[in-house]
Amino acid sequence: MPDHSFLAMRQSIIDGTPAIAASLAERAIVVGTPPIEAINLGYVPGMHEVGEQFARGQMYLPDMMASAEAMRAAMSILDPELKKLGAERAMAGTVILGTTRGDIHEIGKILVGTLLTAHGFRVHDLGVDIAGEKFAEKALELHADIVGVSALLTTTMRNQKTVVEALQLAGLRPQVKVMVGGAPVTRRWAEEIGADGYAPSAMTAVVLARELMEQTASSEPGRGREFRLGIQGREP
Ligand code: B1M
Repeated sequence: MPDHSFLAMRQSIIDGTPAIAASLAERAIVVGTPPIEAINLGYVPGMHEVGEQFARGQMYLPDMMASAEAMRAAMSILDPELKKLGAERAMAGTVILGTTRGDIHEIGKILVGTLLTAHGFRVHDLGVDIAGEKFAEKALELHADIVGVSALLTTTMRNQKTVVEALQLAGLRPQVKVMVGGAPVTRRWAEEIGADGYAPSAMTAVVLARELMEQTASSEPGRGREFRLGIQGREP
C-alpha cells in the first residue's frame, strides 16, 4: 500500500472521521495490505499525534473521543481479518485481559487481544475499569494461564498492583502469569509490582505471552501440553 494511504489513515484518526477510517480499512483489505501494517503504519501514528496535540492543548476531550471512534471504526473492519489467522492455529493458552480500575482506555488492549487471538490464544476480554478481584474471579473460572492488565494513566497504573495482589489472595499466583502494558508502564514497574512481564506493544505482548507459556510448560509438564502441541504445529 502506498505511503499516502497510510497518511490518509493517520489523518482520518486526527480528524476523527469514522466513515473515512473505515473505508480506508476496507480498501486496505481489498488491495491486500496486511491488517497489522494498516494499524501500525496508518492508524496508530494518528492516535499518537492526537495524544501529542491533546497534551499541547491543541485538541480537547471531544476531539480525542472522535479520534477514538474513528480508531474503533477502522478496527471493526481489520479485527476479523486478523482473527481469521487464529482460527487455524492450535490453542496456545488462555488469557484474561482487561483495563485496570478507574481507566477506560481500551484501544491498545483490544489490539493486544486481537493479536493474541490471531496467534492462537483464547482471549477473554473483561473490558475497562476492572477491579483486581474481577480478574482473579475470571482467572479461576476459566483456568487462565495468563492475566493481562492494561493501564494508560499514571494514576491508574498503580491499580495493576492490586490485580497481582488479588491473584495472590485467591491462591492463583503460582499457576497464573501476569503481564502488564500500556503507555506509562515500564519493565521496572512490572518488576516492582511482581508481574511476570511487561510488553511495550501488542506484537511484543504476543512474544511475551508465548515466553510465559513456555515457562509454564517447563515448570508444570502436564499443564502446558496444548502450548507444546501448538509450537510443534504452526509458528506465527
Ligand atoms: Co486519554 N489520555 N484520557 N482518552 N488518551 C492519554 C492516555 C494521554 C497520554 C493523553 C495526553 O495527555 N497526551 C493522557 C494520560 C496522561 C497520563 O496519565 N500520563 C490521557 C488523559 C489525561 C485522559 C483523561 C484524564 C482526559 C480527561 O478527562 N481530562 C481521560 C481519562 C479517562 C479515564 O480513563 N478515566 C481520558 C479519556 C480518553 C478518551 C475516552 C477520550 C479516549 C479513550 C477512548 C477509548 O479507548 N475507547 C482517550 C484517548 C484516545 C487517548 C490517547 C489520545 C490515545 C490512546 C490510544 O488509544 N492509543 C492517549 C494518548 C497516547 O497514548 N499517546 C491518551 C493507541 C493505542 C494503540 O496505543 O493504548 O498505548 P496504547 O496501546 C499500545 C501499547 O501501550 C501496548 O500495546 C498497544 C498497541 O501497540 N499496550 C499493551 C496497551 N495495553 C497493553 C497491555 C499489555 C501489553 C501491551 O499486556 C496486558
